[in-house]
Amino acid sequence: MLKALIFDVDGTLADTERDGHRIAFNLAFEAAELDWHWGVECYGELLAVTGGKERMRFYAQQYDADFIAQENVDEIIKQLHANKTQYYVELLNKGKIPLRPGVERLLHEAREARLILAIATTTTPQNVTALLESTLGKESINWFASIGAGDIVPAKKPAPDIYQFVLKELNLSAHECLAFEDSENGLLSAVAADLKTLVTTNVYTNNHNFSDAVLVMDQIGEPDQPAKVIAGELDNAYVNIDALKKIHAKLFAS
Ligand code: XBP
Ligand code: MG
Repeated sequence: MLKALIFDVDGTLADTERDGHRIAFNLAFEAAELDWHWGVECYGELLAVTGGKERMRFYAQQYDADFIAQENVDEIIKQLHANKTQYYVELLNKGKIPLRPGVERLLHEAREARLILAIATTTTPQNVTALLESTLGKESINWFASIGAGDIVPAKKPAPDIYQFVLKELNLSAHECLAFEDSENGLLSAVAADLKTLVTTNVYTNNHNFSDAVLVMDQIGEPDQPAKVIAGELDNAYVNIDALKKIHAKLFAS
């Protein structure tokens, strides 16, 4: 039986990368008087590295040998990332980033249907809280039975650890859940945790390999804004609980 829905955050709940995280990284670089600037295209390539601290280290390794050579480079990256998080949370609190189409409706429908909700993300916990509070209200953090985020697991996506962490917290087997992702690294992570996964693509991920996804769409969609199915089958114009139950039942019918 389908018992829980587990959501990725960045790119899945909201399009946070280009106009959120990227801007916040650049503000932190400017404040630290670094001559780094991540443009829209360059950031798309850097997204192959999950985790903000890991992404900055990767960039510095390629382009700033002096930065990397600093004795306390780990501490510097940590501080830079803490500042980036502050800028990002400020952007969210200004209401700059909305949820993707259909996300709010689907979360409400899932609650009404008594499905368990959870989050499995690479991003920092404060970012999850800020996104939920700024879009769904203060109480919405309590809608989620488990929130796996950031450094709570040592190995970030595409490793399965964050999904395994959440499944353990929920005390559910992967087959009782469906996951929602937007990227290849996210899909790899969920699938490695044995989760059947639906993908909603975005500008940064629409050319990724999603062959292991159950269903690939451009969005969750709304009654007046149908989802475009890219691969797989959806019996409805948009994703709702009935459609999810059908997909799940079909996957595990034997
Ligand atoms: C996306 C990520 C994160 C964000 C930045 O996570 O890889 O690193 O880009 O957030 P997901 P941080 O798609 O799993 O939600 O700077 O806090 O890492
Ligand atoms: Mg994502």
